[in-house]
Parts: sequence; C-alpha cells; structure tokens
Amino acid sequence: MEDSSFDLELELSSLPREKWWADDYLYQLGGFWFLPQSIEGVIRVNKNFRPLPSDVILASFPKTGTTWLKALLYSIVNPSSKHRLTVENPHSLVPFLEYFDSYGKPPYESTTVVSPDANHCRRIFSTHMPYQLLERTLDSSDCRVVYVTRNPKDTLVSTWHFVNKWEKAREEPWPFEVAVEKFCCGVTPYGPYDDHVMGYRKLSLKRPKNAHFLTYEELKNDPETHVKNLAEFLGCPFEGEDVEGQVREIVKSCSFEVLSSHEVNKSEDVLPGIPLNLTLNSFFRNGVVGGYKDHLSDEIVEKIDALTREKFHSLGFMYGI
Ligand code: PAP
Repeated sequence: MEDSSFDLELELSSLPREKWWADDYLYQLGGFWFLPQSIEGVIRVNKNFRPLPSDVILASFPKTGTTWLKALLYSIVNPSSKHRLTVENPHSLVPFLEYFDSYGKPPYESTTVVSPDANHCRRIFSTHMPYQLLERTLDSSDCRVVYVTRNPKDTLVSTWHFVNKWEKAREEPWPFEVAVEKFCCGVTPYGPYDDHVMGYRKLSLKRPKNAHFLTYEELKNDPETHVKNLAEFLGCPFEGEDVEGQVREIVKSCSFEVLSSHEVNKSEDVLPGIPLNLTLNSFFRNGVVGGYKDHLSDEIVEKIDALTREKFHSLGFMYGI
C-alpha cells in the first residue's frame, strides 16, 4: 500500500500558482505546471510509485499521440485481446498513473491493470508527468518507457481544440491568442512542452534499453517499421507465420480511421477515471501532420520556430520545424 500521509492543502499552499484560462489556475511543481485535478496524483506518484521490471510506461506530453500509442502498445502486449479496442476506448484499457479512481486508489494498486494475456502478465500505464519528476522512480527500475512526441505547432493546435471541447468552454471559450501565449511561455498543463520533450530524450539517450523515443510524424510516415521496433523494444517481437500480416493488422486496427469509427469512440459519454469530464470522442479530431498550417499565422509560426531552434536545435535535437 502506498503512503498517502501527506497534507495536500499544505503541499499546495507552498506551490506557485498561475492563471491559465479564465479563473482556472495551474500549480507549479519541479518547474512544470499542473491542473488542480492532477496535482495530487502527480505528488503521490512521485512519492510512491515503484514500477515492476515488467511494467510498460507510455509517457507523453498531452496531445502528442497518447491515444494512438495506448492502442498500439495494448495490441502489441496483448495480441489475443486486441479486439477489446473495438468496444473500449484506449484510455479505458491503459490508465494514467496520476488519475486515481473515485475511492482515491491509484491504478498501480489495482489488480485489473494486469495484462489479460495469461502468458504475458504485464501492466501498461501511461503518464503525462515529465521525466524530471520521475527521474528517481524510472532510473531505479528496469521497466520499459515509451515516449511519443509531436511537433509543437500541431500539439498546440490540438490542445486548443481539445480544451475548447471541455464543458467549461461552452460558457467561456479559450481564446486562441491566449493558448498561443501560454504555450510559448510554458504555462500549460504539464508544460513547458520543450523541457518535457528534452527530459525524456535525455532518458532515451542515457538508457536506450529502457527508454524508446519516437515521434508522431515518423509513426505516421512508416507505422509498420515502428510497430515492429516497439515490439522488439518491449521484448515481445512478432513471431510465427506472416509477421508482416500481423503487423499490418495492428497498424490498421489502431489507425485513426478505424479507431475513430468505433461507436465507443464516437460517444459523447464521459470517460470514467479522469476527473475532467472528457467525452470519449474528444480524443479523436483529424489526426494529421501539419494541420497547424490552417490555424497559425506566419508570425506565430516564426515565433514558435524561433523557440524550437533555441530549445531543441541548439542542443542538437533537429526536430519540430
Ligand atoms: P491526450 O494527451 O489527451 O491523451 P492524445 O491522444 O495525445 O491526447 O492526442 C490527441 C491527438 O491524437 C488528436 O490530434 P488532432 O487534434 O491533431 O486531430 C487526435 O486526433 C490524434 N489521434 C487520436 N487517435 C489517433 C490515431 N489512432 N492515429 C493518429 N492520430 C490519432
């Protein structure tokens, strides 16, 4: 059992806060910003989570391909149960570490997270928490971490659309200019984006056997190769007859077109387990690369590209423009 003996009010009162949208605040912890709905989970995961060596942890900044990777990892680790994706949302099959159930129980204490494939017995979790806050936890474990990232401009546009689907936005939409400004200064849930990406990049360079770094764009470009690489990395390579056929089937069943066509993923019902009242269909919009071109002016593109050059390119990470 985890030790939850800390005074949340006291912890929160010591954290910096900043206005994010309308009258909502974000809390700052370890240089990153968190929603009030996730900060308790983030603190508790940071204090208590001890991964098993067999655990698979999908890490990502919000809106960079989490739902897609949840579907892919679930199918790779649980090949005989992958049909569940036709009736369950990927977020119902792979829980976020930092969102606890209605009794306050963390997913890593739940017995139902264990893989349904009897011969595998692995747990898959996801998290939006930055590596900087999980460094001790992950460095002391043999678990496998998969990190997915996406170019900052598509990430920003996807975030803006997503937040404007929240119930609160019906009364007070999140203005696009505010979204751009907050994204660029890092005051966005789990931001700053670039520090988040660079944290996991550092982990993948430091411990390549334990951390696999990939981008939404490369996955879109050649999903078959990346699905095979993921399976190898997780220690469950495709075997037997017609490996190519098995890979093609997973790629297809997890594609945006197929996943978003299932009734469950078109539903306006609220996804249980995340206290943000998110509807099941809100994780699917259009899933394309470069869609930002329809939203961002040349001036904003130049502003974000300048930040990308400074934060990524100057450190040798030639990505994001
Ligand atoms: P989350 O962080 O809230 O879980 P996440 O899944 O990371 O969200 O990102 C959602 C984005 O992935 C959406 O992008 P868009 O707004 O630019 O369209 C969503 O459409 C896209 N997406 C969801 N499922 C897939 C998929 N199977 N293939 C490709 N993109 C997908």
